[in-house]
Amino acid sequence: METTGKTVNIPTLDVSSQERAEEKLTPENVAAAARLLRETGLVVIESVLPRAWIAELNVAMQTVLDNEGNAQNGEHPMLKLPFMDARIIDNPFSMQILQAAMGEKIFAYLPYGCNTTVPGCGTQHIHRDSGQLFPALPFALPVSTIVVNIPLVDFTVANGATEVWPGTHLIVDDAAVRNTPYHVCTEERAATLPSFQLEMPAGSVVVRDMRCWHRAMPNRTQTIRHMLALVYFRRFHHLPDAPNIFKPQVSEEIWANLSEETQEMYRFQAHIS
Ligand SMILES: O=C(O)CCC(=O)C(=O)O
Repeated sequence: METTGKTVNIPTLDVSSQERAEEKLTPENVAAAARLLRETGLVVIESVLPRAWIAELNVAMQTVLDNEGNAQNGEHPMLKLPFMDARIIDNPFSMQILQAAMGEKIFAYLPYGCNTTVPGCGTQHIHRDSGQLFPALPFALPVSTIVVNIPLVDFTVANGATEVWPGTHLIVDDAAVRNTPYHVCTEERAATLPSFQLEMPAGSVVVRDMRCWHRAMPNRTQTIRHMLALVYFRRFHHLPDAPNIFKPQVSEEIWANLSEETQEMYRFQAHIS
């Protein structure tokens, strides 16, 4: 079998058959997963979802992408089954880890995304999906944005398994790097740090701190490689739909006389319009 020749281990959580059957991690394993995520920036649980079902999902995903330009009667195809299955959007294993890392107040949006590499594609630039929460501080704060990835085929070096630089979520960029789109990291800098390609079976679950450097790699097979990507945020503040917070109604007379800037500032406040 082809290997990368690197010796960096993929941070993988060992999950017992009882935990798998009950879809519940032991408290020790939740802590171990949270620790791997905190210290390396990611944790993988292999083969969480049934292979046959994932294979069906892979076909459904390709159908969605093949029909992307076509009218869908206003309905997004990924807001339907099988994509809205709770095993994906509320995966019990990833949820336990997300909550251990970011607390109970988390939110996400739909539809979620899909990362695809097609045969013959090139190497993606090395990047982060999120910067540091307070980018000017000289240290990294705990995680507040996490992506859950679910590969729909076996991920191998040959089909372009994602390359990840463990530990890089803790790197604080200087201002010059911070101001580039996606905090692009140079090849030279990345080459000084260990990385691995995320080889794993279809239906595994990856919980990754979005600050980790990573990139899609060339797909040298004849088969398209899909990976679902669900983004979760820690909630820090009241949301616009928080009960009662933004409810008191400002009259039209008062609202209309506020400057554009003031209206923008109070845009979630109920007002008569
Ligand atoms: O497709 C991949 O392997 C990774 C892509 C990705 O995570 C990204 O573009 O942010």
